[in-house]
Amino acid sequence: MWNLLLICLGLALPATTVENRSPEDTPTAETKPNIVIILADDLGSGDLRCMNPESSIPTPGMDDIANQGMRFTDAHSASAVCTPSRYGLLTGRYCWRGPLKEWVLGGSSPALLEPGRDTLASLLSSRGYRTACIGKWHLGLGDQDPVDWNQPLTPGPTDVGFDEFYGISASLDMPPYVFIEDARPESPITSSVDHSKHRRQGGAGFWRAGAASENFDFQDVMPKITERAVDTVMRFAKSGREDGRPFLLYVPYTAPHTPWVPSDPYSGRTEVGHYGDFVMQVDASVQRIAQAVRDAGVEDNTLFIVTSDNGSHWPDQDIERWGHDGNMGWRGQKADIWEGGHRIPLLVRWPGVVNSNSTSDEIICLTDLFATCVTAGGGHWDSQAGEDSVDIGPLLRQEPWNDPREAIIHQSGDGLLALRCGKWKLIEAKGSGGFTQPRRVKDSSGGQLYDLEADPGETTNLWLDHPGEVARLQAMLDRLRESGRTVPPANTPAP
Ligand SMILES: [Ca+2]
Repeated sequence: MWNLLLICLGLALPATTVENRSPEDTPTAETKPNIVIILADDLGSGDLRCMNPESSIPTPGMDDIANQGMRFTDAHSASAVCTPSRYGLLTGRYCWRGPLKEWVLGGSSPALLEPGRDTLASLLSSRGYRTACIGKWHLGLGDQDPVDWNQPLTPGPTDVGFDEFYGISASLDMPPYVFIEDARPESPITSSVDHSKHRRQGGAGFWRAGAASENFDFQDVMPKITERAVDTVMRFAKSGREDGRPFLLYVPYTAPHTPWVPSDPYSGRTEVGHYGDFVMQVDASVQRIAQAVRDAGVEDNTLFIVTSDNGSHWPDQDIERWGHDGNMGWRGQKADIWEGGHRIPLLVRWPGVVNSNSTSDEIICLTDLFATCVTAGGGHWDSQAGEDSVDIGPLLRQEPWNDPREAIIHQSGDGLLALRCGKWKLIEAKGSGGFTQPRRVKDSSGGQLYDLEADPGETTNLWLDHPGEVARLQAMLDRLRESGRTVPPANTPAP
């Protein structure tokens, strides 16, 4: 149904051009930070040593970022799967408020972002930022369903605020397997690949059969993203020294999502099989970009964020087999409505603003990067936008915190919603809503209610024991769903 709507997409988003800004509006690298957002794919908080000392995977790169900045212990992705989580990060709005109510787009799905909707990138671009997206887009391309790969892929990343895009359409297990430069395939899609033949670790090496460019190499994708990201940091920093413009670099990595295809330098390096090796490669890639920021001489003026789009795809049998818990004891895994689905690592380094080796236990959401980054860049947004986004700048500066939001809302892969309000978590139905069985339980005794303070593992369903809390929280969820926002418009800065 939503595909039909998207076919009707009109022209590309009109991004405010540099020429349209008045000089006094123009932030400079002197006054506004560069912003780097590294979004890993399916990286769990239990994978990082700085979050989970028991992790069996060495993560010195991300540990460094944590030691130099702040780690969040109660951060959540906007959804437990890729596409809606990315939509939330870029728009500050829960994806389920729009046409995509469950699961994710495919590699040839049309663009999901609505023309005219503010994104983190379009608003920073309008404030003079250079902007680039390098990595896995997974928000749809073009206005045809399926995508016509022989036509310019617009609308796409370069129509929603990014000056440059280099990367792949969707997940690394979704064809077509081809790199895209701005709005065109980098090379002709004249080949194809079969289903993965080497199903590693019980099938986890899977990728789908489909079209590909000649010589597409799955193991090459992470290094190519990193190489381009490093080049972009150096180039943007150099240009910024000449004209004073800061930059936004958004790097949505393809790992450690399946297929687990670590490059040779990382293969066999950990005790956690191909998954562990792939996590180690993510860590080394973060380290490489951090080093580029340092080498470019802009480290002191760069807001550097490392996070993940959902929890680890790491079921109980993998925890037992490998002696490693990618979700750190949180129940369930990627796609689930339980904490393992959407509790994510989130590290923020911002020299001179964020204290080193600091921690925040406040409940935040990946949607908050919209308001936080736009505010840091001196921008503002329309009162109708950023519906589910709070500027967490006060938390970063360790100032008094008055959360303007009553609660956050979680979403599972199959579209099940939950409300988190303080210690309480209400889930509207029984089951995981995601990859863990049973996905849904049909009975007449309601949903799930957990006290996360007393029962962080979500072992005891209190739904029938606390009818008053159930009624209060369900009414709150209904209201926040129907009102179209969880954050009052007043939270937005005055234009
Ligand atoms: Ca993901």
